Amino acid sequence: MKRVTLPALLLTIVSFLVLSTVDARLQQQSTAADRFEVSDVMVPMRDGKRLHTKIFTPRLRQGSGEAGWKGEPLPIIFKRTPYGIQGAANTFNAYYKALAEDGYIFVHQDIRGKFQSEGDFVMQRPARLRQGSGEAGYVTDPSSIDEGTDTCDTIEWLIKNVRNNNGRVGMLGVSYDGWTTIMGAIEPHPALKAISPQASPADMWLGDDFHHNGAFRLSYGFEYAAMMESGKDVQQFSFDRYDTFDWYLSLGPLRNINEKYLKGKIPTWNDYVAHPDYDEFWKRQTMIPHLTSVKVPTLNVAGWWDQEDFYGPIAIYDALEQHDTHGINYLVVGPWRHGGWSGGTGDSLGAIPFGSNTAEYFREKIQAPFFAYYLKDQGAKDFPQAITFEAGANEWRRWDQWPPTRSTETRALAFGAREELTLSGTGTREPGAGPVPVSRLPDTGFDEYVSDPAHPVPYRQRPIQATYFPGGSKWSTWLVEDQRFVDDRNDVLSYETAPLESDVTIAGEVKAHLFASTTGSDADWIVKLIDVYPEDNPSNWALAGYQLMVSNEVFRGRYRESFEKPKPIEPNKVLEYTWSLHTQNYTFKKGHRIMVQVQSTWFPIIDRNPQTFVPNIFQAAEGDFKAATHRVYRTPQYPSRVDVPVVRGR
Ligand code: PG9
Repeated sequence: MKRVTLPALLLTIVSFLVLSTVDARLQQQSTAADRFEVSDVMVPMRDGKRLHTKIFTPRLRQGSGEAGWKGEPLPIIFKRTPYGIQGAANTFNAYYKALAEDGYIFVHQDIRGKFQSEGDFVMQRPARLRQGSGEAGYVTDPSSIDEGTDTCDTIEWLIKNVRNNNGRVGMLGVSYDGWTTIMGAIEPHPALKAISPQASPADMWLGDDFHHNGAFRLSYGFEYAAMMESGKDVQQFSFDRYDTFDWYLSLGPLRNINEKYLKGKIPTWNDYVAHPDYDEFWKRQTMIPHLTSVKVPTLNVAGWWDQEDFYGPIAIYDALEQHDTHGINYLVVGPWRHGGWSGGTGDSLGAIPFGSNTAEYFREKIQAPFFAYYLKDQGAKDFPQAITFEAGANEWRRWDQWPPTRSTETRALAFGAREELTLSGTGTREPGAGPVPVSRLPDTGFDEYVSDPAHPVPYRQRPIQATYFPGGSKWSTWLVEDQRFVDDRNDVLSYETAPLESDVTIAGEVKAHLFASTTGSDADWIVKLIDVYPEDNPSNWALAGYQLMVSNEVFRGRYRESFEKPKPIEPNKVLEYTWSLHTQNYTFKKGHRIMVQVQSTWFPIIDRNPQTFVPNIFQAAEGDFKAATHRVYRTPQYPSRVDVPVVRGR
C-alpha cells in the first residue's frame, strides 16, 4: 500500500483548496470583468466625508449581432448598503440579471461609516428636520446630512462624472438597502427617476425588525445590533450554544445583556433600553410622516412570509398612496421570505410549493419592465396598482386597489366551545373532532392556560440556530414551518373549522379581536391564522395535515390604550384587544380547515413579558417574571374572533 506522508497530504489538500478558490475567483471575475469595466471611487459629500463607491460600466460590444452595449447613453441603477460592496459582482447573475441584459450602468456604495466609507454609521439615521412638513428644501440646518443628502450628493457626482450616462438614475435594494432607497427619495435629486424600495422597514417600534406593537424582537434585535455595531464591518455575535433558545433563556432578564456581554458599547442596544415605549426617538426614526407626496415613480415590494420587514413596505405603500395623484405608486407582494425575490427561482418556500418560478417572474416581468419604462422609455406603462401572488390558488392577481375593499366583505372566524372555529355565514363545525382538554370542560365561555415565562413557547422548532449562523440557520423560513410542533403544549389554544366545503379566498387586512383576562398585570397575546392541509393529501404527502401559518402578530398588553404610555392590566378583568395581523391574499382550498392559535410567548424572537407590570421591561429583575393564568373568552358578550376579508363571488 502506498503511504501518503502527512506533508504530502497537506500539500495536496492545500493546493486543491488554493486552485479551486483561484478557479472560482477567475470564473466569477471573468463573468463580471468580461461584461463590465469596474472602478472604485471615493465620492465626496457636502460635509467633506467620502463614500466608497463601485461603478460597473458595460463593456462595448462592437461585433454585429453581438448582444450588449453599443455605446448609447445608459441610465444608472444605484444601490446603497451597510453590508459591504465587495460581493457586488454576484448580483449580476440573479438579482440584476434581467436588468443587466437590458443595459444599465450599476453603482454600489458603502453607506456612511460602514466598510470603506468615511464618517459615522448611525442605525437608521433619521431624516433631517424640516421646518414645514412636505416642503422639500425647508431644512433647519442646510449643512446637515442624512441618507437623503448622501444620496443626492452621490447622484450629482455620478451624472457629472460617469461617462455615457443618460442623466437618469434608478434606485433599488432589499431591506436596509430598500430603506436607503426610500430615504433617498424624500428630497430627491431631480435625476432620480424611479425607485424600488423592497422590504424596507418603516417603523422599528410598531412593526419591523426590532419590535412589533411594542413587543421587543429579542433575538433579532440583539444579534443585529451586535453584528452592525461591533466594528466597521459586520461581525456575528458568538454564542456558546448551538440552540440559542437555551442561551436566551439562561440569560435571564434583559438587563444581563449589558451587564454580561455588551457592556454599554452597542449604541442600538442602549437605545432599546432607553426607549422602551413609542417615544420621540422612534417617531423621529420613521420616515412615514415625510412621505407627503409621490415625487418619484415607486415600485414597493414585499414578501408574504418576510421574517423581518413586512410591516414596512406595506406602510410605505399605504402612506404614498394617500398622495398618489399621478398613479405612479405600485405594490408587488409575492410568496417570499425576506428578499426571496432577489435570487433563486421562488418556486417554493420551505415545504410549500407555488407551482411557478415566482422570483424569476418578478425580476423579469415586473422589476425590469418598471425600470425600462421610467429610465429608458421602453415598453408600455402596463403596471397594475397592485399585483399579489395568491398562495393556495398559486396565481398572480392584479388589483386596481389595495387592499381591495370594494371586492371583499369582512367575515368573522369566531372562537367556539370545544375548540370550534366558525366562519360567519358558513354553518358550524362538525362535532366530535378530537379530544377536548380537561381544562376546557365544562363549558365556561372561556378557555384558559397558564403562561409561564420560565417555560416559554419556542417560536420555531428547536434547535434555534443564531439568526445568521454561518453553519446554516432556519431563520429565513420559520414563518412557513409546520405549526404542529406546538400541538402538545398546554399553553397554546387552537380553534379549528370543519373541512371547507368550497375555497375561501381572502384579500386585505386580517384583524384579531381578543377578549381576554390575566391573573397578572401585563401579558402578551399572539394570534396565528393557519391553513390546515387535509390528512389525505396524496398529491404531496409531505404536506398531509400540515399547519401553515398564513398571518400572525403579537400584541403587548400594556400598550392596549396607548403606545406612548403603557399601563398595567387590571388583574382578572376581561379586556378587548384589537390588532392587525397585516394584509394577506390567500386561498384556503376546499377540504382544508382554517385554524386560529392563541398563545402568550414566542421565544426568543419576542422577549418574555414578566407578566407583572414594571415601568421598563429592559430593567426588570428576575423576581418580576411570574406565571399567570390567561383566559380567552368566547361568548356573545365577549366574542373573540379573527376578522378576515373574504373575496366576494369566488
Ligand atoms: N432586516 C434588516 C434590517 C434593515 C434595517 C434595519 C435593521 C435591520 C436587513 O435585512 O437589512
